Order: sequence, then structure tokens, then C-alpha cells
Amino acid sequence: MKMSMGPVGRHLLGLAVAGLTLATSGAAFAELGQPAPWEWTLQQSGSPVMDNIIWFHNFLFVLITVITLFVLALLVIVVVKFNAKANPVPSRTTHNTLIEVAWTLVPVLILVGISVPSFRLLFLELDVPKADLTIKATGKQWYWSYAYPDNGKFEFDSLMAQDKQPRLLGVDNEMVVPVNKVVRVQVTGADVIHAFAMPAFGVKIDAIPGRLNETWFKATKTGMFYGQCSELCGKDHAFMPIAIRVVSDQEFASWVETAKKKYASGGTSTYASTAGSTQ
Ligand SMILES: [Cu+2]
Repeated sequence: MKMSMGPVGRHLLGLAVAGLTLATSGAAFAELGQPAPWEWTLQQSGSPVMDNIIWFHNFLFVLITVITLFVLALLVIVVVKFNAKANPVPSRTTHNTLIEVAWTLVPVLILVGISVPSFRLLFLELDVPKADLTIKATGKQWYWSYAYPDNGKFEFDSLMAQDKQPRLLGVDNEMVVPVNKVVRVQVTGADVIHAFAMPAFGVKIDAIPGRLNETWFKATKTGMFYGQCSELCGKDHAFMPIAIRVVSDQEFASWVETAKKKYASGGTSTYASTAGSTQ
């Protein structure tokens, strides 16, 4: 038979090829610490917690796929083998002890198998290890303030910079942290609820007024990392990105010295920056 293809078929084939090319080259688009066009997986990991999240995600994905295919296979068998035409005289079997024990026990074992790594991951996220430094992140309408109580008690505001790339993620003053150090982040809100989120570090925690939430990360790669406020907090919710620059110990030390002088005026009160704001 001669293969022929109409214009619609050719169009569909073109789309499929384009989709496949994009899917396979998806990783090529992925840039460390920021979202990428056509990205269809999680962002590249930059911390041990995110490594675990990615592992758990892939583990669940495989499990779900196997279960779904198994159920689909059972359905196909029933439809093909036991329809009225193929099987005109149905069996009157109602009980089978072995199968009933199996379909109770197997799901229980699967759930236990999921719960063990799930709890391990939860505790990894929630138990803050001994911290090398603490940073306080305060969500405000509509920007973030970062305070460094361990490194000279300075505080500064971090606002979205319109002229910087990546668009809507670049800020005037990034949070700066040393690489391979445990950073404890204390998160609060000055006005309404915001949320401090950094996908590459597996961090997402609410910034609630009157309450101090705690999380942590250990950045294992140097570079720029971007996140966004992740709790709808008002008209400029989409314009209060979080930018973290991960640097070497020496670079961090010299940045702290400059920052101490640069931000010397602010930081005496938690709300100093809000009071001076013109918004
Ligand atoms: Cu916000």
C-alpha cells in the first residue's frame, strides 16, 4: 500500500515532530536558578532538600504510571474478554479470598512505601540543622526586606528592577549568601500574608504578620537564583521577586563589609523601610 498524507496529516506530523524536539531539548533550555521557556520539568536543584524533592517526585511518577497502566490493562481485559458477545454465559463467582486479601494488602504496602520517604522529606524540610547564618526575610507590600542579624545587623530592601533581566525577577539588591553553608531563613510579613519561595532550593513558606516562620537551605552551587512571592498579597503581588546570589565565602565576607556601610542607616526597626516608603 502506498503511504499518502493529506495536508492535515502533514500538519499534525509537523506539530508532533516540533513537540518531540521541544520535549527532548527541554533540558537544554533549563537554566540554573530560574524558569525557562517551554520548561516542563522541575527547576534544576540547587540544594539537598530540592534533590530530595526531585527524587520523591520521580519516585511517585513511576509508581503512578505503573498503577495506571496496570488498571488500564485490567480494564482492557474485562472489555475484550468478558463482554456479552465474547462471554455470553457469565460465571457466577462472587468471592475469592486470595484476591481480596491481595487487593487490600498491596495498596496498604504501597502507601507505607510512599509514607516512609515522604515523612523523611518532611522532617528534612522542617528540622532546621545547626545554622551557619540567619537571615530574616520580611514580606511587604510589595517588596522584600532582608536583615542579617549575625553579620552586623544591617537590613535592606529588595525591590524589582524594571531594567534588569530576567524580566520580572531581577531586583535592585539581592539577598547574598555563602555557598555550602546552612542558611536559616526567618520569614514574616509586615502588612499582609506573603510567601517566601525559592524553587531551586525547595523552599516555600508563608510570611505571616505577627509570626516568625522558619525554614532553611544550603545552596550547593554558586550563581543567581530566583523565586517569587507565592501568596496573593495585593495589586503588585506579581512584582515582588526574590533573588538570591550564592557566592564563595571570601566574596560573601567582602560583600558583608560593603553592605554594612551601604545599609548602615536602615535596619534599626523592623518597619523602618516601610515607614520611609513612598508607596
Ligand atoms: Cu507578597
